[in-house]
Amino acid sequence: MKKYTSINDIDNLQQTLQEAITLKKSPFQFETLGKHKTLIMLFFNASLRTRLSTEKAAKNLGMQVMVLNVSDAWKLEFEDGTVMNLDTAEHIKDAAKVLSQYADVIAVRAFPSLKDKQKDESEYIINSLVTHASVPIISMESATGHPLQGLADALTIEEFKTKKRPKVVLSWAPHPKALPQAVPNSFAKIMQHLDVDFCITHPKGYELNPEITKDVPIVYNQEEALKDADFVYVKNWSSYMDYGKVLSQDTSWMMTKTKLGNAKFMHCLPVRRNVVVEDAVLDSESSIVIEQANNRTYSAQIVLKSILKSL
Ligand code: SN0
Repeated sequence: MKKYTSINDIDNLQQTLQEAITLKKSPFQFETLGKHKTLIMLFFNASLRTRLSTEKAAKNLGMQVMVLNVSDAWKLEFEDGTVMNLDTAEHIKDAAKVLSQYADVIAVRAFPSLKDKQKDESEYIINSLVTHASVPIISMESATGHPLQGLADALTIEEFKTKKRPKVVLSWAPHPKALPQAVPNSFAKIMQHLDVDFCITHPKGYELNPEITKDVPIVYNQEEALKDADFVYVKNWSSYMDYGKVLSQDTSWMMTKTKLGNAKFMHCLPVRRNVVVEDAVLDSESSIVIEQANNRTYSAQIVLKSILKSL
């Protein structure tokens, strides 16, 4: 693997998932593969799971890890040809080349603005790094995707499924803030590569990018969508069509124990308790969010392993 910025960078998902399951059983199996190799993690935004699970994954492979919160560095310029006489002090072209002197792999987290759709969709932050760095780039959530999360989600479903073709529902939930579409995008993408009966439910106006959801059924009635579900993935996202807007705060979309029925509950975390999902779900045996978070380590490790092998 030469980079991991999208679910599309996975060649063979089934094989990758089986390798991740094996790796989980013996996480130090490749502990010398990353010897004398350095991962630099760049954060433009907050992180808990991503930062720690990616660092743990790298260390399991024997890598060294350096973290830079971009807010502590020089303010970066991304436009080409700008006269940099205002507040940006360093161009991404120079920063990316310098980082490549210190790192063998660079991972980056850069959320969307949720204001300028075209700019967000251009993925200018992660793509500038792909263009100007001379080492592989990993997305730790960019404007339009969170592929490490998607891989961990697929791994969790693979581990917990009790039938060959489980029913998986992605259900929108209310939230006080406007959140990115990155997590649902990557989840919707990866579900289309798994043998699952997948549908999405959300209020009208919350349709995700149709180029991503393709032929996935959209069911506007949540109760109908949840019928006979085996896995319910709950997530808020802001509107894609009315870009970045919060169109609904309808509390009736919150996930409850009654609505969940016998399904397993999934969420990428962090989660707003009793807004997105009630305590009774998160604190029950039906919730697999902690196992999902644990799988973040193995999804990162399988990606890093594959990238290290290509160096
Ligand atoms: C991010 C998101 O993309 O939805 C990261 C999820 C892994 N989530 C948030 O920003 C939640 C922030 C909040 O205030 O609840």
